[in-house]
Amino acid sequence: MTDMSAMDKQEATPVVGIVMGSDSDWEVMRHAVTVLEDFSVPYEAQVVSAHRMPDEMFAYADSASDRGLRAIIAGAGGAAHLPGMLAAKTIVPVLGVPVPSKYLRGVDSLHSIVQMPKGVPVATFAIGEAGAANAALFAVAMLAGQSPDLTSRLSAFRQAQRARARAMSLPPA
Ligand code: RP5
Repeated sequence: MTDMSAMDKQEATPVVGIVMGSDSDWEVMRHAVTVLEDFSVPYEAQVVSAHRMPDEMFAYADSASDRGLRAIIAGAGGAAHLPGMLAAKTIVPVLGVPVPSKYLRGVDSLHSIVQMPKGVPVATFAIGEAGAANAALFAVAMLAGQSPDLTSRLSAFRQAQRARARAMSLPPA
């Protein structure tokens, strides 16, 4: 079993890839980065645009499994084909994050990602930062099956969240 928290973040081989169609997606996708850092999960993050750099996108997907990636979190906005195209080229699970778009506010991104035809799944999350954070939490849950340390950290995270909700009183302070 892999104890990911014990790995040196700088040197550990990434097990989660975070990709996005543009640096303009960073403000949303950085919430996935924050979660993985909080759980000490080795990750890599980079821009991989499906329509601006399709050759690199294919190479990324082709090499993902051999490089040790166990999940790919892919965020894109508009006609958001990045998650689906990655999923078409790798059996590494792809977690899609719809990034809010200028005119349609990310509903276009959501529909583009979630409506995959049967046979090539993309696990699709909420539009925006909640989706980015939840995709990372989902990746942590996937990895926790092989890591007792991650399992206990994830349980502690849920417990802390529950405690905060139970401590809430109305009206809010
Ligand atoms: C998509 O187009 C990106 O994922 C981004 O959400 C959107 C706009 O990209 P920029 O024009 O801001 O680079 O490919």
